[in-house]
Amino acid sequence: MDSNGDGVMTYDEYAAWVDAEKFDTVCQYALGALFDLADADRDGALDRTQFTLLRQALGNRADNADAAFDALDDDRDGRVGRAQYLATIRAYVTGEGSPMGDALY
Ligand SMILES: [Ca+2]
Ligand SMILES: [Ca+2]
Repeated sequence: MDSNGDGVMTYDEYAAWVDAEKFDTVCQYALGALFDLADADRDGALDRTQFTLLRQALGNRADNADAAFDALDDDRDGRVGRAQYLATIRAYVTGEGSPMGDALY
């Protein structure tokens, strides 16, 4: 995934690499494991604080974490569930359309 070997996977490298099959066989497990790490209270959902930690772990910009959280939390209960998180990213990376848009990354 780190195609230029600099030890950092940029989003451009990731986007060039990932497709639906790779997401299903690799990415969902990596993202799910990080999700579980961020989900410190193990209730299967991230609140805004936990979500911001997850984004920092992924190397995403911190300054749009709020926008990304708001886009994911479409029922506005202040929580983003594991399955919803993974399904939304899958839709985004496979080009199936996603409300996340650029806010996710
Ligand atoms: Ca939680
Ligand atoms: Ca929610």
